[in-house]
Amino acid sequence: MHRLRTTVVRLRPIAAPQTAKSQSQARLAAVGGALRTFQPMRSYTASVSAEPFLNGTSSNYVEEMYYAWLENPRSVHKSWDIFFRNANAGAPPGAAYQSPPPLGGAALGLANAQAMVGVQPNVEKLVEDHLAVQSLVRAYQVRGHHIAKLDPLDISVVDFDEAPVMVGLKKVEFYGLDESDLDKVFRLPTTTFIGGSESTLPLREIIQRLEMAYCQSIGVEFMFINDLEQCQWIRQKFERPGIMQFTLEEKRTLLARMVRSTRFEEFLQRKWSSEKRFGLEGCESLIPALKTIIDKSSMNGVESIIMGMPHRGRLNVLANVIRKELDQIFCQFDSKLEAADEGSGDVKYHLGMWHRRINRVTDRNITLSLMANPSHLEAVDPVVQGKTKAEQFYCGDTEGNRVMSILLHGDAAFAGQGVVYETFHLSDLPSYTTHGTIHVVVNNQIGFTTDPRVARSSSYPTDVAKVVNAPIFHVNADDPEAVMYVCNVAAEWRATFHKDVVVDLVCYRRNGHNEMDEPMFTQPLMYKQIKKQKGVLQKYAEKLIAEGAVTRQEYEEEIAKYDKICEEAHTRSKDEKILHIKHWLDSPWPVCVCFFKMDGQPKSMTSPSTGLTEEELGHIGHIASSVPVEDFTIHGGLSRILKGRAAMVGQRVCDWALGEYMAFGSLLKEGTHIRLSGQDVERGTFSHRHHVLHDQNVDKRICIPMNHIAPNQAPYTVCNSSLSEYGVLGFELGFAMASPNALVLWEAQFGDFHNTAQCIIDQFICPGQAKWVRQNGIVLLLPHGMEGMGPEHSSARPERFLQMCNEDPDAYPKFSAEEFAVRQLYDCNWIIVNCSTPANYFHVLRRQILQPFRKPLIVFTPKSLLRHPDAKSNFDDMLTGTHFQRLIPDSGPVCEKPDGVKRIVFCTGKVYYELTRERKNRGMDNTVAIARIEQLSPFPFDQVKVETDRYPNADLVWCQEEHKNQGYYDYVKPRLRTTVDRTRPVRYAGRGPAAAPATGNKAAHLVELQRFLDTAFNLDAFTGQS
Ligand SMILES: Cc1ncc(C[n+]2csc(CCOP(=O)(O)OP(=O)(O)O)c2C)c(N)n1
Ligand SMILES: [Mg+2]
Repeated sequence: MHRLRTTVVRLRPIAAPQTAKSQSQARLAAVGGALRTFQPMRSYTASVSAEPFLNGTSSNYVEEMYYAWLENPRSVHKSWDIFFRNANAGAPPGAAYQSPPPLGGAALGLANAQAMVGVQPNVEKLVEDHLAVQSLVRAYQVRGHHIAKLDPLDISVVDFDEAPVMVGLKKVEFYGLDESDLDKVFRLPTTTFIGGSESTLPLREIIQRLEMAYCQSIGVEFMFINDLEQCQWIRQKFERPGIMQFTLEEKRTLLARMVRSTRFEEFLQRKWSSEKRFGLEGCESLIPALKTIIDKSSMNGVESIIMGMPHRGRLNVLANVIRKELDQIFCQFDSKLEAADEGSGDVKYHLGMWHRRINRVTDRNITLSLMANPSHLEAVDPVVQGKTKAEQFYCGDTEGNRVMSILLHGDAAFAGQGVVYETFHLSDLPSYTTHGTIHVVVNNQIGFTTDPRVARSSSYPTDVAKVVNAPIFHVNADDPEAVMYVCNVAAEWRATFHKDVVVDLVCYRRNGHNEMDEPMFTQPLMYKQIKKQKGVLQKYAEKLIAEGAVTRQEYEEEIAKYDKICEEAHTRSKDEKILHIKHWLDSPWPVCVCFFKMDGQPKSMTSPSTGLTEEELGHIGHIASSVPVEDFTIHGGLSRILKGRAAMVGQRVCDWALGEYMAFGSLLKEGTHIRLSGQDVERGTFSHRHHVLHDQNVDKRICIPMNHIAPNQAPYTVCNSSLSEYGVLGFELGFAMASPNALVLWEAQFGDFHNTAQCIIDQFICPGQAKWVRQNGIVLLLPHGMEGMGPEHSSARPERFLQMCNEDPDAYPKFSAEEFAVRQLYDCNWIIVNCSTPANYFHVLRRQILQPFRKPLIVFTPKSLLRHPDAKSNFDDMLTGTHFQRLIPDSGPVCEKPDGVKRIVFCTGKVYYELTRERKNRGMDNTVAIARIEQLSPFPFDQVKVETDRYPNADLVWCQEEHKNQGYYDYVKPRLRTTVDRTRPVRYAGRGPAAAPATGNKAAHLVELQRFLDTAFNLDAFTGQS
């Protein structure tokens, strides 16, 4: 149906043929502008939609005829000329087509036809034959890849559920043609380029040319793409006669690259035969493939390429694509090397790399970075995208002409991992697009020990890419020239259309999963075949020698030359005594940012005040409560919210949203870019933020007041994301990696949703610096709190984050009082806070940028506190000289007679307000002190000690609203005990242990709340307990 609609639409005259580029640019311009209006790409008004003979099959043919007719009415058969002229003249449905006049009689409806073009003789047979040829051409274009010779082992059993492919000289009957037609000459439809400069060909030749284009070493999957221009572009890239011809120079370069790729693995195998390296054997053409993409992209103006890849062939890519010094790679095999940098490091096939060099083919500078990644396959995909986006953003590359990404995948992982799909779905979103990624799949037809037939339900491992209309080029990796050709086309595709594209290198895995693995246990027949398989280098060298492109001697010299390079590097590597993980950094921060001193240390170890002047607070408050553009009508409810904000500014107080505004606004004014991303962040899940205002009268007209703070401010990006956590958090982490001078925040819709991004948290955010010596200041905003909303939406699982802190609970840190806070921060793997006031939230966000290093920050953010009348902060708490408070001591009546205080209740977050209300109700303001631990990790041992010393006669209680096996208790208890040197026990007031985070019953929720409040204020509750 869709095709028919499209065809029908296109049966309207077009003023000028639009190029694909101009179409996609128009779309991007529309989405990138302030209005963010998505222009409809097509309109559907043609009267010919009701033509009785237009159906799904013939519509394609008609479409082609129409285009040809537009260009030259004489290029189509007279009957079509008449039809199109009549259709354009507005003929009613059914009348544009003129059948031959009945014998001896006047045609019905003659009066109607008077204004139309004269009637023609019967053309049915002619149309039928041409339709047949058209169908045949189309069959090759759609399904030629089913019979292309893609598998070097020739054992592939790709399961195509549909009917067998009806192509070839022997199957013309299927189309209503017969053998006698093979030598008839047919006019070629305009949707094929097999004719070259000829517009007609004999059927036999048509078939042979289609076989050459679609059924050799390349299988092209593209006919699902909804854009005619893009389809035409691909057709001409693969159908034009003579496209697969290479110069002598190109062939020799290709051979040299194959030599490097192959001999590198052989060298490693010779020297370290018992080491795991996840070699590339069986897919050696990956190296020339990547190099071709890089050469071509550099030719098209790309200056920086960010790559992500799994284990397979990674060392080879580092050596021969990124050009990491070989001795640096070889010394990684020496287990006795001492690490020079702090951190625990990572295995060699996970480390990243950054390198700027001259591209020999284009003579231009190019920066290549391979991102470090965890074992978790595909997890790095969104991270690469985020970093690419950030680099594009910082250099003003709005179309991705200068910075691009390449992602490599294994066949099993590409099909199996959901994050691949999530990443594809970011690829065309305005705030997440990187303007096209080139995906290269090392499709060795196996995943560890598992066959594709039990590993995926799709025919190809690449089917997931169809979701974004990315063309897929399958290629037999044993045909290096075909590989080079598709890689060139892929790079051109990206440069032309700025859309994703996939190169599927169909290959095999010569060894087991790693070099120690026995593949015959599980794939005996496949491996019998592999053992017989001649190496691709040998095959290609023999081909070139036979062609006379190189001599055997030249080939052998090339091998000897590279072997010598490896040997020399190996000798040098033995001199390496120290392993510098820093040399494997994938994202060094730009020198101009000057964030660190030359030796990589922070410039100072002090955190300046994070407060602002009264004037700044007033100004940002004003922006937050106004609409800074003319003639913009906002919703009445929002007017009230803004008025409320203005009133707060008048009274010098902030609620949560205004506190956040103050932090963002001031950082932007000071030149720090801010990017806030996540589901519904623009308005805020709880309708408190409203950073994007919507004109109530003009569709999609928006205003972002935060971008109106000051003339030279940094830009503010706030973007509702796709409904993904894994993909989007990974993306933001990558964005934050690119520069220390940006506050990048990801907000979960509710805190518990972060667990679908657990891999990014566990594998990147928590241990990133320890594994890969790279700092990252990403902020996670996780709405958290027990509000009686049921087991979901309540807990952001603080216990999990706290459990992963690298701090020793049993050791009181030995830092001087002045440096205590900042040293703790410097040493930690991440910072975890649960702020109880807007002012403290404001300070911790500003501290994130003003502190002299970068650490991830996890913020448990409130829900009910967003509108709680007591959860407001006075401007006084945000003025110059004020700081983030790691602990907020009790400042009430207990301070007057601390000796008389019987209990000190430590808590964090929202429960504080429940505790103070209960204390007041019970008249215990003099006997129970309440201290808020705002920064949970690093634990403020020093400030907790001040509190425990202040109330020497008080027992210590930890109170939390979460269940006992959740929340903070297990984390806080040993630390509190360390603080008091185990002189006083730590008691617990909170919900009992439970499997679910909260009850689904509101009444039960309230009973539980009252019960633990009773415990917290019952001074005898713990009597008799040891
Ligand atoms: C998310 C994840 N699950 C499981 C593994 C364990 N694992 C490592 S390699 C591998 C097979 C990968 O197959 P494929 O993607 O085809 O790559 P190949 O090794 O064949 O190059 C598996 C299952 C992993 N590393 N990551
Ligand atoms: Mg595989």
